[in-house]
Amino acid sequence: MKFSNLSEIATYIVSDGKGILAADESNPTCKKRFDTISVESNEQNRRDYRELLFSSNGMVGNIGGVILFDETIRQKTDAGQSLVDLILEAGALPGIKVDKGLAPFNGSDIETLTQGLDDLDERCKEYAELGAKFTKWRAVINIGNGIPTQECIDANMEALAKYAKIAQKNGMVPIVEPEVLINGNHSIQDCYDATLRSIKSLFDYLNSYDVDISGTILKPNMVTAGSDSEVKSSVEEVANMTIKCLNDSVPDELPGVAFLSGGQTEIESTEHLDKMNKIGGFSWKLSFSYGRALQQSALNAWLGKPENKKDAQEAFAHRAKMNKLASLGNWSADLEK
Ligand code: 5MM
Repeated sequence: MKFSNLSEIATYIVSDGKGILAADESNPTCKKRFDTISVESNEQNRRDYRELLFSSNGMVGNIGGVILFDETIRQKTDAGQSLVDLILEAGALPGIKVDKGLAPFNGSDIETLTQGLDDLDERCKEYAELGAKFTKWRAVINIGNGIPTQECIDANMEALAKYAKIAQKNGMVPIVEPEVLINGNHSIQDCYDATLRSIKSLFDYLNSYDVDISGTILKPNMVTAGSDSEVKSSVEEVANMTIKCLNDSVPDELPGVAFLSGGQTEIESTEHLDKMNKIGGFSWKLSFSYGRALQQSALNAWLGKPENKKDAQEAFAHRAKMNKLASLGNWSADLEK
């Protein structure tokens, strides 16, 4: 695959209903996921699991990009092929998570600022040489009593803009991920307000750092009530409020919005995405960049056993296909049977 500019790369990743597989779990997060299936999180098991996903036939035509962790971009299959080449062979582009995780913001117990800018330019150079075509940086915004503060939002969004500029300078598309966490008992309106403030601030900073928006992908949360809220939102409500929030904050020249799943179930993530695409009324592709919502069934089918590989690959292929259909607004519940 040959691309002559960043906009072509970004456009390819979300073309024809394709979305992104977020397989960039840091080792501590991977351990959390593997603990749920009683599998040891060591380098070999992490490689086996990711090789299983990337060699599933569910990749082809459904997945336009895979976000990798530093360890994974350097790994090879049992047969000696690099995982980067395996991903390319499936018609997807390899990408890399470049943030270095969270640190307390201004001494807060809850608010955080994402780290990793110091040596980012050198790391990006190496990742580009290793074949990465895009990068990802995740900022985390919490909703609670008196938070998010505007100071925390702005500090995180400015860091995202600085990161995006460096990624583009090194020839890679930045995925900018301002995740408003689902944790808490807040209302859907609280989530709407925090998400709108975050994305507005983000695009203000992207513009002031002169980031090429046509060569950028936004990875936001959907607008939902908190996971502990007693009031459950309907699918229509989530879809309508998310579209309104994006229409009020995202410029038309952005090629794609690829949602995170953020703790929603596999089916919820698919159904919400499908509903938004059925409603329409926006200029960007609305697609997915799911971690848990693409992997949960596959992980449960695998259980760390080689004899379960085929079932796990089929489980992943099914979710990848369902989410492609949702990105085109062509999903329906009976396809899940
Ligand atoms: C796959 O998990 C990603 C990395 O998380 P850590 O740095 O905490 O290990 C994460 O950024 C992920 O890409 C997004 O949150 C989307 O994943 P979900 O599971 O929310 O769809």
